[in-house]
Amino acid sequence: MNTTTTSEQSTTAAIPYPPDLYRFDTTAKGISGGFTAVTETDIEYFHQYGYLVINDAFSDREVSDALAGMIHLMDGKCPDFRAIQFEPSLAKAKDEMEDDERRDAIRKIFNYVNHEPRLNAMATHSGLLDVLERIMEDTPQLFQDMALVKPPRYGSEKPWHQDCAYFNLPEGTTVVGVWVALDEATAENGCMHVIPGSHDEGPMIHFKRRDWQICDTDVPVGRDTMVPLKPGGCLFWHGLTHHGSPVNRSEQRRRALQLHYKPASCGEVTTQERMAVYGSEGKDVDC
Ligand SMILES: O=C(O)CCC(=O)C(=O)O
Repeated sequence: MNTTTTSEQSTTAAIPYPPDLYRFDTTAKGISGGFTAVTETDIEYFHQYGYLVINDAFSDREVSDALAGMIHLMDGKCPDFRAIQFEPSLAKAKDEMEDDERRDAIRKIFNYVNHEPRLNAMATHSGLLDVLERIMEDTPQLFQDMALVKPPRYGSEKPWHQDCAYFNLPEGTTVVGVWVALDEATAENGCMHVIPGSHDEGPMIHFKRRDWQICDTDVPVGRDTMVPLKPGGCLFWHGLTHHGSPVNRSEQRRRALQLHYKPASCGEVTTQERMAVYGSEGKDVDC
């Protein structure tokens, strides 16, 4: 599991971004009926547009169990678990905070599946794995698990990016991200946004700006499609699909899981090989 780079994976300061970088006028349409309702047309939709939404993938019980598991880890009840990152502006005060306030200062937890069976149950859900296998035509292998929880008022932006820019995986690998809403994700609290079809337009050069990201001016924001989800709703997206999420300045929590899968048979490349594709060094480009 050493395919990740240090990026998202690193700290993001709450830096302002252009007001028109995210658009809110187009909403993704999802399918209903759970994982078993996914048809071959839906799988083709994923391949054509680079994403697929299931409105009701997980049950209320699965969601409440996952939330309980997440809170267990956030509250430090699993002694071996330390993979917690705080919102940059709140990190200093975290030791003086009470339970709820401290949870709402967390930006992200990661590498949790081996520490929390209730979260592992989401990542290994047979319905989820079945859809992934149909998309990949190979056995899906989880290689990254995180939860960007984007707390009320302080939740940072995750700038537009392609996940493949973070992973040392061969070009052409069908990497699939899975985003599971545990709270309702809305336009106001920083739901995901995708650019339909962008996975077919090739790798983009990434720059270290507010994060490891596509240059703001290189994102075709006219095609921005937002993906609001009810708890238990799930978004699948291709590793080359441009996606990002704006800040959460609302009073609402936006807790969610992000799981990344690769086909079991795929190999690895070096960081140097990845950066030759996604990095700007030695290329006549600026941002
Ligand atoms: O949860 C978010 O706001 C962004 C997640 C994301 O971009 C990712 O998992 O690659």
